[in-house]
Amino acid sequence: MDTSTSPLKRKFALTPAEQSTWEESGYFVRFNVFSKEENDVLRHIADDIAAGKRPFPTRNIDQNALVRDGKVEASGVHAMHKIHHISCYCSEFLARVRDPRLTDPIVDLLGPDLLGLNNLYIWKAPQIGLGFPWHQDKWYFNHQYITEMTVGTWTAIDAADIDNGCLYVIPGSHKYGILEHADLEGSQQNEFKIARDAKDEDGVAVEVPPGSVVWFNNQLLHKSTDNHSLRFRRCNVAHYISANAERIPKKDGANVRPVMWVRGDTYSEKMEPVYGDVLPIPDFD
Ligand SMILES: O=C(O)CCC(=O)C(=O)O
Repeated sequence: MDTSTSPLKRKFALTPAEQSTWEESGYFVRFNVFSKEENDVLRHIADDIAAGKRPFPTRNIDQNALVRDGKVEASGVHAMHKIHHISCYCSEFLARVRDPRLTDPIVDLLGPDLLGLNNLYIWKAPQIGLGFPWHQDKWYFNHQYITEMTVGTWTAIDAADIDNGCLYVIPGSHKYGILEHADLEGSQQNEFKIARDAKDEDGVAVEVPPGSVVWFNNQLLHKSTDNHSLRFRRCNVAHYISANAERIPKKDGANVRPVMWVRGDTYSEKMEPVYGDVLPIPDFD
């Protein structure tokens, strides 16, 4: 894969219009970035993980909270909510995280030397798939890294709309710092915190066709709603950080979240996962 950072070779670099949308609103969207066939590859792998056909650390798999708590019955992918750090275990997901169609614009935002943070895949099953409360991803990352900005990419595997639980964002909210995040009530209490003072009426639905990508400043307030439709609403999320960001060691000395070399000349953090049927699973949280 070409991970060159030369501007001439960056075919998918940020356009001036996207740059100003980014500064003003904190996100921008491109349609038709990935084909159905390309996304099907990820979808099949994630479904195999859900079905237990591919080894994957169980601590990185979150069931739908309603299923987990015995409030609704579902099995297989219908019982799933999300898996974390998938690019650490699946070469196809790592290739996607490193794909220049995702990373070229990020070089314009974070510089040429990029590392990957979390890569998560979300299912959001028909009728029972749960939304995410208002939050800023940077609230989470600020506990782990000292850096001005991190960037998230959200790729639609299926069409995402109001009925099946698309993303909502508060345009411009990336400019106003990190809000306090409080405990959540209800089934997802242990999974998420909720940003205090984010108002539903300020939210804008980001409805997109499959294959679209949303790039967002990790300070942008965003949420998603429950899936009320009969359709899945799946997505693949990858977050990026500059290789120059400083890591905050954990107080108990445990591993901080894994970072993954993505592109550029900073190889000190380069970390190649080991693939195969028998996975030596690294001890990440
Ligand atoms: O895809 C969703 O429903 C929400 C994803 C999200 O908020 C996140 O990954 O931070």
